[in-house]
Amino acid sequence: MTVGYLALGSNLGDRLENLKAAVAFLNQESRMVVTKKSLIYETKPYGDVPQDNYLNAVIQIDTDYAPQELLVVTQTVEKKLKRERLIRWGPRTIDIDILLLGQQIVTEPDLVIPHQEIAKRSFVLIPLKDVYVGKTLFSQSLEKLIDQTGNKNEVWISGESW
Ligand code: PH2
Ligand code: MG
Ligand code: MG
Repeated sequence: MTVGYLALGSNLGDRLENLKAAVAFLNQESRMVVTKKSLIYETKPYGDVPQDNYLNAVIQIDTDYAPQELLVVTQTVEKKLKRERLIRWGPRTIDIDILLLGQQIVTEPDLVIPHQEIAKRSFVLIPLKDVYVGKTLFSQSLEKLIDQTGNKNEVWISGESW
């Protein structure tokens, strides 16, 4: 079994229900189990597309899926939650991004692990810190990476629970 980390985000429809439904669908997969969930965070939209705030979270999984198999699983769950790819980086009912999968390094046209944008995004790093305890990422502490993003004030605990 490999320990992996997935980022979840939603800013369309019932955001909390979308996050919960994503975890439920992921847990139904035979070769994967969700072992930890971060707190749920409200976050300002990152990037150039004007859109509503997101709820973001990170989960830890145990799985023996290969990277491409895991990508198919996450995309299938996105489809089940009626995600439509209308605008790149635009609003979505659910986004599931593979952040880390053990020590594996993947550089394929449709899949890059570790996720390329992790270090820039406090909406990923701050929830990741809840579940990725005591480890460094890219040889740095998560605290330091979070400070370096310059956007940590755009992420706060939503107070909702799962
Ligand atoms: N996802 C994006 C673009 N911008 N901003 C926030 N706050 N949270 C996201 O999950 C997010 C985003 C594209 O994947
Ligand atoms: Mg994303
Ligand atoms: Mg995505």
